[in-house]
Amino acid sequence: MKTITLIFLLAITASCGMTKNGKSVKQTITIQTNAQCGDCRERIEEELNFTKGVIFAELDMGTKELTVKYNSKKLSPVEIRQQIASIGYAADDVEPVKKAQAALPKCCQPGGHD
Ligand SMILES: [Cu+2]
Repeated sequence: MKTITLIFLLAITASCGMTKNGKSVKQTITIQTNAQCGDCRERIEEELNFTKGVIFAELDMGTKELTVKYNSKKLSPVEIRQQIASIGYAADDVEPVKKAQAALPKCCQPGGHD
């Protein structure tokens, strides 16, 4: 009986967080954004942290790079970049959605802090 329980537990552990080929579904990517200030940082982090499939998102204001840890079963890098663009920010080579960018406070738009 104990052996069966152990095998069962091992099976659960092995399948947890893994795809069929054994690759972890937890992936981390770094995306270059054009955040201008701390408000931008909060806006982007909040948006991503409330996105389904995101485990955590953190923006480094020094480099303006956003690090996103996500579940690759629920989300793709393309979708993450589109999400950032949809709230008005550039994400790598994805252009910000113009309307969303125009709706940001002036200081959060490109050149707003120059
Ligand atoms: Cu800002």
